[in-house]
Amino acid sequence: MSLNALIIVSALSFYFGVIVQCDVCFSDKDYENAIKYYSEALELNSSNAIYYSNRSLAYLRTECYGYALADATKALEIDKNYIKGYYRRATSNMALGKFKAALKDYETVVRVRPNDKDARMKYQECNKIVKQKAFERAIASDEIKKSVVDSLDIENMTIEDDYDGPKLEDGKVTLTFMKEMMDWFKDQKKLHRKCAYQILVQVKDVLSKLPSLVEITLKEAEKITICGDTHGQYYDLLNIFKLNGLPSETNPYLFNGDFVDRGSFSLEVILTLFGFKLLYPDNFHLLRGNHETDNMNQMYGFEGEVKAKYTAQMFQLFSEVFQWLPLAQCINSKVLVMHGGLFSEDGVTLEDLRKIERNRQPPDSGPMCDLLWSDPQPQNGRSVSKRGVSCQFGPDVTERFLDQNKLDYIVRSHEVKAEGYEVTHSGKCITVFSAPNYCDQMGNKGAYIHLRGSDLKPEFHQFTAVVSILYSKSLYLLGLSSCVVSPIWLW
Ligand SMILES: [Mn+2]
Repeated sequence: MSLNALIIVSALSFYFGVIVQCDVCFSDKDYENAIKYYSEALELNSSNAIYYSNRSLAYLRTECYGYALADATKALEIDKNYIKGYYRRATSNMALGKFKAALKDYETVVRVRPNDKDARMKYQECNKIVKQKAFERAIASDEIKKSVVDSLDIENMTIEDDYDGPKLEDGKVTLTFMKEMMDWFKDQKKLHRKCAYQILVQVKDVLSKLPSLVEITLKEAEKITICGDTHGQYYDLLNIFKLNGLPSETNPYLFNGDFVDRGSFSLEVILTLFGFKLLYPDNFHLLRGNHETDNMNQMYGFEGEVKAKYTAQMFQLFSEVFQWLPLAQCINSKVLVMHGGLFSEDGVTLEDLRKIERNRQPPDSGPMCDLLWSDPQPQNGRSVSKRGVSCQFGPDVTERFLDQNKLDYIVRSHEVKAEGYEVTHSGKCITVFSAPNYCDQMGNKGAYIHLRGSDLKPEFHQFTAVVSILYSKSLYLLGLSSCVVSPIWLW
């Protein structure tokens, strides 16, 4: 065989090897490797629309919607008649909340494939959302939005005689009430709506009095536990309390956002956390995550869960309460905690964070958006976000931010990690995630961090998932599990 032929044969076998590996990854749900192999295939042939489209699907599966959108767009640049490309671009835009753009692509798919039932369904679903949003905008501009609280008459809500669940004591959350409520939820029973409303109205009042940047001081001997995303995994939340003790004045906690969505028990998680906030307002802390927002709750399950278990009106009140969750917390002027991460521009100060008017849905850019959405990256500088919102920031960005604000390090959450936590940027950027076996399928550990006033050194504690799949089965079948509601669709 000539040398040229040899080169061609080996190149071809590598090439086909890559593609076979890609397909294996898809069938094994190993999307990270599928991305790697399609990237290799694209290095060899960068004009193949199918590879871009397939990598786009893998990005959708790993929730890198920004990258998914870029790949679908690229596939269409290469071949504007490639229908799957339109479908992928629509799915990406849908996940990013860009419904009008999604609708346009679904229209194209439906026009070319009028008999595709699935595409028609997606088109109708998207069309409904676009119309609903237009309607909401029309009413919003007509009147200043009133609070749900003003239309409630909680005093006169009656608790039926056959309800034998927990009740607030003289309208107050007590430790006894909390213990009873946690047991009640454990048995998958519903808290009376009057009690749920009482908690919500009171916690709105407490949260609205807090600054956007909460500053606390730990004394030498004091310790705080920082937890990351919990995402409606109620049984895992109970497990944290079992392992690490119930919250109390001497056992303070900070939960770093993303309490709801995805898991089937978001209501149980959030009512438990709000209850403890009312019981220990100075020793139990909550920060807002990107999932404590209307767009996310609509797509990832919480809105549906509240409507199924209670009412649309109660969801409205949740939405109002979420808007008052603080955005960041500083411990002993040295450790800054936020859900997402640092900023799209240098020069942001703690004073800027104090000044954020947070009582709103987060904007598409700026410090409030970044606090909820950004992610760290290993390389210096900043790059476009894989999620399509905010940015990714490198170790040099972290270094400059910490220097300017005289801080030691940041703690953030927002990304699932195999070990439950990850230390990056030379120890200056720590990720903590507390939803083990995320979505009943990731196989990851959960973790929480202990910080002591004496040295502020992070001490990591890992834990594994309790068996929640049995509990979530019934809801799963009802379509309430957001792993089902998730906007990632297979075509
Ligand atoms: Mn998040």
